[in-house]
Amino acid sequence: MDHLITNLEQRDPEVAEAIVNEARRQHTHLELIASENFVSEAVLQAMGSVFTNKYAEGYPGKRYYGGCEFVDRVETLAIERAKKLFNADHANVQPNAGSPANMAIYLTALQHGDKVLGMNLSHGGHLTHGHHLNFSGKMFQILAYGVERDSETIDYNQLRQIAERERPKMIITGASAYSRIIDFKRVGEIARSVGAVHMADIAHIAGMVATGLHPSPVPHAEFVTSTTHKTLRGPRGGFILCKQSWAKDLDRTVFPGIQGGPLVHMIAAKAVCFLEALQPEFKIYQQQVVRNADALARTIAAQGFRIVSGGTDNHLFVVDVFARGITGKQAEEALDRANITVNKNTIPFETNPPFIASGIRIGSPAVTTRGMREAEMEQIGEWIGYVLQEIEDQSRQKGVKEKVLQLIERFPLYLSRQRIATPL
Ligand code: DSN
Repeated sequence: MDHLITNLEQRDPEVAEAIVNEARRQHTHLELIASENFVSEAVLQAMGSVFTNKYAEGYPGKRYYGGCEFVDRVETLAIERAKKLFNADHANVQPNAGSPANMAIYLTALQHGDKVLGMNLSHGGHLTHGHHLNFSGKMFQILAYGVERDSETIDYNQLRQIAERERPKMIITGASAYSRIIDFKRVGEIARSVGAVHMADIAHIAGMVATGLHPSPVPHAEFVTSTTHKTLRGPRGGFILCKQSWAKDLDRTVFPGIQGGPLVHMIAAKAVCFLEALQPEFKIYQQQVVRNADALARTIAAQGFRIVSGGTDNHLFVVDVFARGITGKQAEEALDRANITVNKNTIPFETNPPFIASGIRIGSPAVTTRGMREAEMEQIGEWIGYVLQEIEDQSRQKGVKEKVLQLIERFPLYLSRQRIATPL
């Protein structure tokens, strides 16, 4: 990407320096945050395009501003590609992120104060599925289902019992830290039996759903929301799929209900992302993501660390580091010093405050994009175990950092070698 920053360097060296330093950080660290990925240069170019200049309130063919013929083209491409990728009736590609995408569903299908049943955040759910500090928890009466204590997999019987007893208006599936297959069909049947709308948030698993590696919720949910920047490997942003019967109401909620002018440059980048995800190579990538997460989880488990639910079926897993006497915060910080980036995460039935947490969440999408495979995962898993076994031992962290720096030399990212080596 050296050529993309040359002009910026002359105009604003301070911002250019921060960008180059961030690219260098991304290159020199092992990125294991499960929700992050590395986009293609094509996606970067679409994001940095002249579409950022354009106001385009409305939808293709029905705009409140003139000069929208090319905006219409690019938004239509994004819509059609999203529909094809997920086999959906209708797509809205305007949500700026996952949170407004979820808000759009609540404001389309619910009234203030309605009951909503979502997954407990500390069991793997998401803030926007009803946390008391989030708009979802403030506007609606939130009920939560969770995982079984023994298997740490979703307790569908509990979900059914709560749904039958409380008759919520909506049931939400989807998670941000759950490593097992979600039975969307089963929840769809429960929702129908109690007269609830089923909304599935596939932000994390969208890449696997798109390629058939995780069952799709599209046939079993009225609404499906997602982000584009996680396993789907696109720009930061959100989108919504829904049944045709909800399409008009949903579009009205997104605009003018929640957002004004859409971010057309981001919609252009979403179109590129959907095209990339429609290619056969994308399925091969997703298969490797799943294999890499499994290899990493097995290697860490083999060193005596407990993996929540015993393993993974997708791109991520959570390690219960507190079972070995260290907190998620300590583990995150120690690994950070070894150039391995993860995030602390609560575990089911958490006993520590969320900012301390008992676990770390680890994901494979970003390192898989760099081209790493099982052999590298086994190596990285051993380094993680080695650092965590003696959390105070800074020489271990330093030694692993040196090995990380050697490993990443074989997997270049964005910057040329010359640029990496030359500080501004
Ligand atoms: N912050 C995202 C994640 O890390 O999973 C979810 O919004």
